[in-house]
Amino acid sequence: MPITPPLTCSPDVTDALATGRPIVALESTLLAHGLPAPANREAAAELEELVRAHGGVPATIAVLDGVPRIGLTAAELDRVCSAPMAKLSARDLGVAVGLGIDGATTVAATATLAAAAGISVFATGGLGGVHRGARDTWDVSADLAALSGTPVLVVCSGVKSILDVAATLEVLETRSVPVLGYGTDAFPGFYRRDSGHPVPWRVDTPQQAAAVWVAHRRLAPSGMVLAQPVPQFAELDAELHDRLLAEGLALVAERGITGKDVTPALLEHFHTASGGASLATNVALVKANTELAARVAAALAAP
Ligand code: PSU
Ligand code: MN
Repeated sequence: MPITPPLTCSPDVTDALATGRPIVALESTLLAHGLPAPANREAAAELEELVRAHGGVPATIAVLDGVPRIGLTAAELDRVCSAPMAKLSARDLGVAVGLGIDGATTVAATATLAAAAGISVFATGGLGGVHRGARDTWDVSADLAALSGTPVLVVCSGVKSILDVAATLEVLETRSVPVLGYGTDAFPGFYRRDSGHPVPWRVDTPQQAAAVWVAHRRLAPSGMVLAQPVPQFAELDAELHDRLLAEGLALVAERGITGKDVTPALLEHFHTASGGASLATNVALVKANTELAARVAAALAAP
């Protein structure tokens, strides 16, 4: 039986759902735990503006006072970007609702709420995946499980290079989640355009992505990944990337950081140790993904 979580859509989103206008879901963990202030608040506004510029309605998703909210006001975006709040994966949604607390939603939790609200297109930076060393730690992001059972198209820049990319691609295959490269044959590696792994399928236009998504939804209950490389101008230098990654992984091990704190700690190390270079990369790729998601949503809504 499908579950229907209690949720509240903003007036804009309610109207767009009723009239069939294109909607793009945006996540809040990226804002609360992935980007530092004040860049997170600027990015939040820019992402929403990009969706609107393409004729769509943005739906940033978070849990506030225990209520899953689909589409946030400016004051609510301020809160997500400044007040410390929990990082909620899909399993944490009921806990946050039951306890009446605030929380930022990961890809897994955002996809769950977006699908429940009837939104099928979602943009983010990088999908969570299988962590390096997962053979010992069992640290595999719930994003992968959520995608296998949630009919949402996630536009991202592949998975973060902090992960075991090959293992992540294997799990996506096992879980029957199709992976499409957008204008590329190489699976993107978040900060880098090419993770060193090929992508199983390639599309070159929003219309092709939309056609594949429509067909996939008729055939399977799973989500789909549309992976777009970071724009060339914003790609992080390869040597800098490799150095930051090695340092970050050593730091996380040294400090005994585990579980859901690993990804935010690594991203923060990149941002501080690169003097903001990785931050510019991260913002540029999320913006590009949001724009592409808006174009795919528009293609889906076209008669
Ligand atoms: N993309 C970004 N920054 C982020 C994330 C994605 O550019 O911070 C977040 C997403 O919310 C994703 C999470 O679900 O990282 C993965 O966390 P974990 O590895 O703990 O599952
Ligand atoms: Mn994890």
